[in-house]
Amino acid sequence: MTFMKDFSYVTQSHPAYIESLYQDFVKDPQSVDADLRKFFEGFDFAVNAGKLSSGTSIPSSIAKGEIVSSDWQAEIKVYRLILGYRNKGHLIATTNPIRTRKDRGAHIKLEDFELTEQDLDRTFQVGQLIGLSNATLRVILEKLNACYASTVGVEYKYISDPVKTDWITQAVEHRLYQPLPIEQKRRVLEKLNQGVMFERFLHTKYVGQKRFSLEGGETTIAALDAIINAAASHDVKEVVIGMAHRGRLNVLANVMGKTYEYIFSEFEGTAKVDQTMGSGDVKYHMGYGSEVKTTQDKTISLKLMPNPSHLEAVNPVVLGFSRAKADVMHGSNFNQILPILIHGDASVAGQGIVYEVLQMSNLEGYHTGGTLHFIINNQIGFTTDFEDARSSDYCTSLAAAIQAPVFHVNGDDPEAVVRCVEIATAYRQQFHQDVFIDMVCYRRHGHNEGDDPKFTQPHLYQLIEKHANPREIYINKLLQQGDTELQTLAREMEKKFWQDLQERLDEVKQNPLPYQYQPPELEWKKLRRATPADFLSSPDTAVPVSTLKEMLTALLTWPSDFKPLRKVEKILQEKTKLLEQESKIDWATAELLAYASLLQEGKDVRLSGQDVRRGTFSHRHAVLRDETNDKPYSRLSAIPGATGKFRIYNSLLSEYGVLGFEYGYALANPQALVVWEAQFGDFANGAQTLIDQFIAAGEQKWNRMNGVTLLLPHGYEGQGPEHSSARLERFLQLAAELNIIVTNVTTAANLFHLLRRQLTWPFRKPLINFSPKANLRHPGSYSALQQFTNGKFQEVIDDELAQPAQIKKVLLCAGKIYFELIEKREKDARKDIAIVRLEQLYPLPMNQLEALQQRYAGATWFWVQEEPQNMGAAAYLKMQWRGVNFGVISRQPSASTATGYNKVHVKEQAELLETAFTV
Ligand SMILES: Cc1ncc(C[n+]2csc(CCOP(=O)(O)OP(=O)(O)O)c2C)c(N)n1
Repeated sequence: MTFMKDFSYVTQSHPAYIESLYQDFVKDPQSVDADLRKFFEGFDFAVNAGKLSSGTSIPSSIAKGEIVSSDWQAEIKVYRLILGYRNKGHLIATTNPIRTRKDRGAHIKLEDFELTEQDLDRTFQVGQLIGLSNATLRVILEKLNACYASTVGVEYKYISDPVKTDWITQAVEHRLYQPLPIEQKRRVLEKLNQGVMFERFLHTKYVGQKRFSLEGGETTIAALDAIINAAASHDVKEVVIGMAHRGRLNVLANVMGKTYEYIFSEFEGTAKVDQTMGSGDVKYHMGYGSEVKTTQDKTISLKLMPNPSHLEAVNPVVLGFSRAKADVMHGSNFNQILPILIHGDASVAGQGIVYEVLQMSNLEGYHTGGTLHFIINNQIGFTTDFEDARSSDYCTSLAAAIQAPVFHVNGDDPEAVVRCVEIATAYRQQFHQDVFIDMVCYRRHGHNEGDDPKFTQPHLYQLIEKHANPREIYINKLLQQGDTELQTLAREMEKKFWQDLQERLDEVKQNPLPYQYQPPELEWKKLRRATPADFLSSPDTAVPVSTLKEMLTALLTWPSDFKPLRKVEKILQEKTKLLEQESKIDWATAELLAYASLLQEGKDVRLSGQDVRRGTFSHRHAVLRDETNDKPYSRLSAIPGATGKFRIYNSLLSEYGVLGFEYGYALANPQALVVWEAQFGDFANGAQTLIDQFIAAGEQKWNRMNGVTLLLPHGYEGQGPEHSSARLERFLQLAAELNIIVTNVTTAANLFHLLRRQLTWPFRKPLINFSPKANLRHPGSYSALQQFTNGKFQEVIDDELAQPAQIKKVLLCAGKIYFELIEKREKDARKDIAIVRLEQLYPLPMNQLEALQQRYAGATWFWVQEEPQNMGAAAYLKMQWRGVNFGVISRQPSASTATGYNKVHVKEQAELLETAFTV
């Protein structure tokens, strides 16, 4: 690979082209690229200062149509060389501690720039671009190599904002290669000692136990420590970390301050097993929170998110959590809270969720002020070599999609790693954008400690076996530096290492760090875990009439200077008419009323998903647009007495990332109703990892409650296999031990109470509500005003019209089919059939169902569902409602959720109803 081919347009240009750019520059300096501008400014300066012969002045040569002078041309060549290093120096940096790079052989040759050995001792003005005036080419090259091609390679030239690129250029050319002060060297060594010692201890004491050691990548500990210290000096108060298995125990001990004693007792299996708080998880998945003192004596709060084995799945959760904390504790000041995502090289390259969260990073609803991504790049994923793990050059190549800079750094050079993370942290604080550190290291053992890596990478592991750990390498480097202070430091720390290790082996007692609960954590502490008794009936969630009317007025009017579209105005007027003439409230208004009432109680509401502001089915209209100037108006912005904040965001086209973000948001703040709405319910399966691993199991595994609410449009309307079913059966299969709430409500008032119940309960539970589509406007879903001012959520809605003595058959159903059954009963004038709605499917309201069985004693029961027999609630009910003999009326078992032909749908639906009334 030659270097030249990748250079920017300027470096490939003929001098005459540069001249024309210079002309542009003379006319308007802003019209040319920032680097070029600097070069021309330097050139003008040199000419004016008489350092170049006046004959080299471009304007005059151009004016005369002469060929440019050789001075000028040589300056341009060196300028091109500088740009070459800035652009592509990372390709030749020595970032790999174990083996040569795969593009080995790439190097910068003078002749590629039409320079020769003889030029090495010539002085060039253009050196001032990198802070060297009047320097020889030799000196310029030395500095370029130190900055751009040493143990660090910086990728940043795809960033289009010149302020940012200039900032990075300055940082790299003035800070990156500076040695650390002695105090910081001491700190680095201490952290390396701790990192190495921890692994050695576990390796000696717990032979063969899985710990996913950090060995080969121990510099991670020094890096995280430096990030935390740098962040605190930039005013960060809290750091939220998401990471997988690799090195997690080491991070818990040496960064988070979890006591060795506790970690070891987990290893020995003597840690208290608190089964009342869930069934637990393996030690390298558990979360942790602590407060640590930084080197500047500042207190900083650290959180490590619990995570499932599913790599990278925790990313959006970390970000949602950070955003909620910023919103609720730091006045949405993202400077005070820093999310860090630690990735493996194989997972960051392979998992699509990484792309989703990067795309979220600059969006209003999901911005967290920039994430610091740290990759423990040990060059292997389980047994997979990087050649098989990615098509891109780097595992971090995705960073370019959002113009995030990447610092590739050799993990055996801890000082360089520390410098990189410091610069990266400062960049994040300055520009509030994502930044990547790709620390190239190795993995001393197999994927886990029981694996033999030589099965798959024999040659690499021959090299690794002989390779000293980063601590020893650093000690040797300090010893070699000849500086007596450094040598003393190295010897001191070496001695300390062995002493500490011995102490740890003898005695593992440590004092846990003191911890002060934060306000949202105190809110969580006020809550309790749910018990089965909590689900016998719902709490009271009604609101006073006066409050309801006040909210309705606010929701159905708008400021006098706002001009809604005529069509929207008409919709809202119809709602007012419904209210005034029939004292009824429709579905969409009920939903907004629930939010408004929570805002009045001082609680926040956050709603996100695709097109949620208007609503996929044009029903919500939470945010209106002014017909004349497009200005938005949130209908929840003027609720009288509201102290909570309403936030509603149309999301990017993502389910996994967005649902993860909302789960994380709800995890941080129990006093916010956090709602995610799917465009159509079946798209939730794109977020299945989040649903299985976090929503369904999070409370059990990690003892973390969560009240996230999912609205999944569902119902058979003849729209085909992809838009009919939100896969009720999947959620019901996940339901156990009171882990989630699954509902399919049919009335506006029940929706109102359901949403309010989420925050009224003294505990939190994820809610999955199967919501209507066409039926959003069904008059049968309207509710009378007094249903909002009295009562509570109804798990089961009995048939008001049924006369129990006459009833021979009870049709139990949920959701949309109810309206069709009612219609048919009316048409057929049947008095012997009762139609009962099961509005909450899980937890199954057994007490209420039993009461109804007694009410309709002697009647035959049927469960009626639109879904095929192998889907919907049929199988679940058969299992749960044992001892009750009931029949199932459904579509035939089917591989696909629904037919693609409307005609077939209509026929099936008619048959379903017919069967319900004839069997
Ligand atoms: C989503 C997902 N797929 C597969 C796995 C199984 N798995 C566990 S670790 C691993 C390799 C990870 O490699 P890398 O990200 O480079 O991290 P390392 O273990 O090398 O530190 C794989 C494939 C998983 N945990 N999660």
